[in-house]
Amino acid sequence: MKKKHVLLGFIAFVLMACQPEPLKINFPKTDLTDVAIIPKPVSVDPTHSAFGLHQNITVSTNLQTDSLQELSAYLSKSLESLLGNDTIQRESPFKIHLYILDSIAELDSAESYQLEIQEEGLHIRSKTTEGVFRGIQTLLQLIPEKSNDTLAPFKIWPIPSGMIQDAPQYAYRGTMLDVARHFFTVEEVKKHMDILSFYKINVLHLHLSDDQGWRIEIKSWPKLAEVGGQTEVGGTPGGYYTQEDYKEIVAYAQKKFITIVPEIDMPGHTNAASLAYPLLDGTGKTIKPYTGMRVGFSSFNTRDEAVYAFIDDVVREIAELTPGPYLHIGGDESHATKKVDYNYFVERVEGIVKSHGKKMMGWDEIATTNLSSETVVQFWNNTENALKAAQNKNQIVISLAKKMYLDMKYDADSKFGLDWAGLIPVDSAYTWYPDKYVKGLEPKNILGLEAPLWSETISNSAELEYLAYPRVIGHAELAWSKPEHLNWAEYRKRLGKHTRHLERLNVNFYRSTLVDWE
Ligand code: TNX
Repeated sequence: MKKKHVLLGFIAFVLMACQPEPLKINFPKTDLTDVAIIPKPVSVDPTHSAFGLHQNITVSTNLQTDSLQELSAYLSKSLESLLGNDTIQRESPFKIHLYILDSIAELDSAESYQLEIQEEGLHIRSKTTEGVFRGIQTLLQLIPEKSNDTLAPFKIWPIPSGMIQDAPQYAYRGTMLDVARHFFTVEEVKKHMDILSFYKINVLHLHLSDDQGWRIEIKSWPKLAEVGGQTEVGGTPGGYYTQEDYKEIVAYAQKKFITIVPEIDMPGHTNAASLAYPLLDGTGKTIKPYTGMRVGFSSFNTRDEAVYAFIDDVVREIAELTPGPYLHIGGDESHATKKVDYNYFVERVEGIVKSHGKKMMGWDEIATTNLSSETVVQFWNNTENALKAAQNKNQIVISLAKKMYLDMKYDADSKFGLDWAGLIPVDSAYTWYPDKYVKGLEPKNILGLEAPLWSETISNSAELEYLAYPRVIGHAELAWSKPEHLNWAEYRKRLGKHTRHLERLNVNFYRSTLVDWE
């Protein structure tokens, strides 16, 4: 009897001894607040240890929903491309957990997330997959560039431990790309979204038509793209998105939690449309292709019912392809349209957009008409218009030209860009408070920010990136972070530490001398 006990005890001991020891790593002291996160989170509380990120790490989720599984696969793939693959498949001692939860008080908005980093595990929690995606972007910024090969029998990328609580200041954090003055391919637009989403930008507004080109296939009016799509500024061949191309952009945007806002600019900026269908212009004059850079010379015939039938078709087709809530009708610089006609036009088109289930957006000039309070006004130039919109209870997207126009030159030596709204160096794009900029506008009037990139002087990814980055990264922070956290001296240091991220994403950013690029 006794002998049997001893034997059993011995077997138990041997079994226990054969179990691998739980891996204990002695991390050097860390400080989570030292990591350069852009946009700056609401709070970062360090606990001075680390999580041992390594190759082939397991990502687990608390729900089996397709969307969360997809995010988990996306994170695994991102980690694999950052860290490389381990040839030895090992059982992971530490895990990353993604959770969708209802019950955490701090997670108030859809995009709020918590990122908790402990030695035993790294946890991202949010109410929505969107929030988890934003948290993943933060996590990707925390990963050190080089592994530490001395802490464990395998490579470790230690992530400083602690708690990050985060939520956006504004729900709408956008940028616009003008694909009309110069055409940009689907691949170029996708690459732009890869970079934008890394900085938590969640809206891409596509300026799809202008005097120089019409860029989206409309099946009921095929000549818009076939004829109107051929030209661009400078006389080089233009191009257009087929509906399949556009769907591909929209689907890619959804994966990056970006809302596409399509814009068909009217009643001005319509030479390309009228070139395809002269009835739209209605003056009887011969329309010629336009490849210059002037604005304000074209108009639809606002008193012809055929024009509204046309707009109904265009809006219907685009609305069907667009899951996002907004459809932008331009409305800017309609200098060739009489004011009464302009008012009549905007009000009619607002009804058409609504009838197809979308919220209308337009440049600030539309605030001079009798708008429904659901329409969103994009304030680019005229403060009076912005105040009028606020009075009318319209939500406002701030795109202030002298601070946010990405097509303005950085300085007199800039290789690309215009300068009508002034030069915008990297610090000037960042050092202002959107909620205080216009006296009389209150935070509750502001839906968010959007930095437009007009493309008269640029025609490919390298040129686009030169003008957009790094300025739009600063705008992303203005839109996401708490106003009390905005500080140029501190931001420029963080931005300098993002060289490695920008190089990894293959961004042709402008190396402004105002920033010490590491
Ligand atoms: C103004 S901003 C425009 C565009 C030009 C841009 C050039 C706005 C609503 N209209 O048509 O491309 O300036 O910076």
